[in-house]
Amino acid sequence: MHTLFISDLHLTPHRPDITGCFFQFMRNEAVNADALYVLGDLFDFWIGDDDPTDFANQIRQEFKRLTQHGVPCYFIHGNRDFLVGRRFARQTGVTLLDEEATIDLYGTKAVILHGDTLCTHDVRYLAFREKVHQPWLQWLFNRLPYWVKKRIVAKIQTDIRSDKSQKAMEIMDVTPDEVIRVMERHQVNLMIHGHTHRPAIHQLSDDPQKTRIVLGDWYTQGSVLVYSDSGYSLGNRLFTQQSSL
Ligand code: LP5
Ligand code: MN
Repeated sequence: MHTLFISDLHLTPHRPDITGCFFQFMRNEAVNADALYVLGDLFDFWIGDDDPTDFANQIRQEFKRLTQHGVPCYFIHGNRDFLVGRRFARQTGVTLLDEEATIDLYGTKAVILHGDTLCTHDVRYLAFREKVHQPWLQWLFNRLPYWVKKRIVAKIQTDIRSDKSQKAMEIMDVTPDEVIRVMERHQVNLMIHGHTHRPAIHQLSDDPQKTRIVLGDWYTQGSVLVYSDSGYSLGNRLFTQQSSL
């Protein structure tokens, strides 16, 4: 009896090693789980469910295979794939969750989220986030041809990259008070998130009863949280072979 959590894979056609590791994980490990939770940034970029590439189809296929096998899959948007939508969910069998969700893990209530909203000192990012989360803007963007969207995103990316490179590292970590606020709002002692790429298990200093588990990214190895009825472990899956698509 165990449930798996992953985030920040940043899947891209440019990194077949990560994709290969992900496929192995899905076929050998996720297939035996009670459920799989993907806490955002599965993709390096997802600019719409109309993505026609083989790469996107292979990822869709992988989730479809898993859900058809009977493993429920849940997805929370990250800051890079917030445009994963209802069509993707329909095609894969994946359930899209709200940006903060509470779940029952073998008797323990937990709040799960991507983690970007916990970084409240990153004011410029949060302003950007608010803009691109406006429903009318997304509605419009989703109606553009795929190639036009690609061009727009490439331009936005260049602007953002130079802005991010000037930020202090502390700004891009979670704000401890915000962590407490979110946990109290949901009445939980356990929080699981990703985004910061700083994998760790934190016992909160204000209240040692409270635990915050941070998933790592998949740039050099695959960070996976295994949560079972008898405990949990945050570990890494090694990249052993190139993607066998
Ligand atoms: O992901 P990571 O760790 O690299 O950085 C994040 C924050 N960056 C982002 C941007 C994403 O990388 C790119 C997302 C593109 C997705 C497609 C967009 C499609 C448009 C859809 C329109 C409906 O999320 C980074 C954080 C960091 O995490 C740590 O928390 O700091 O934030 C930034 O760097 C953002 C800048 O600070 C904001 C600069 C604004 C520049 C103006 C761009 C124009 C806006 C146009 C809006 C339509
Ligand atoms: Mn992120």
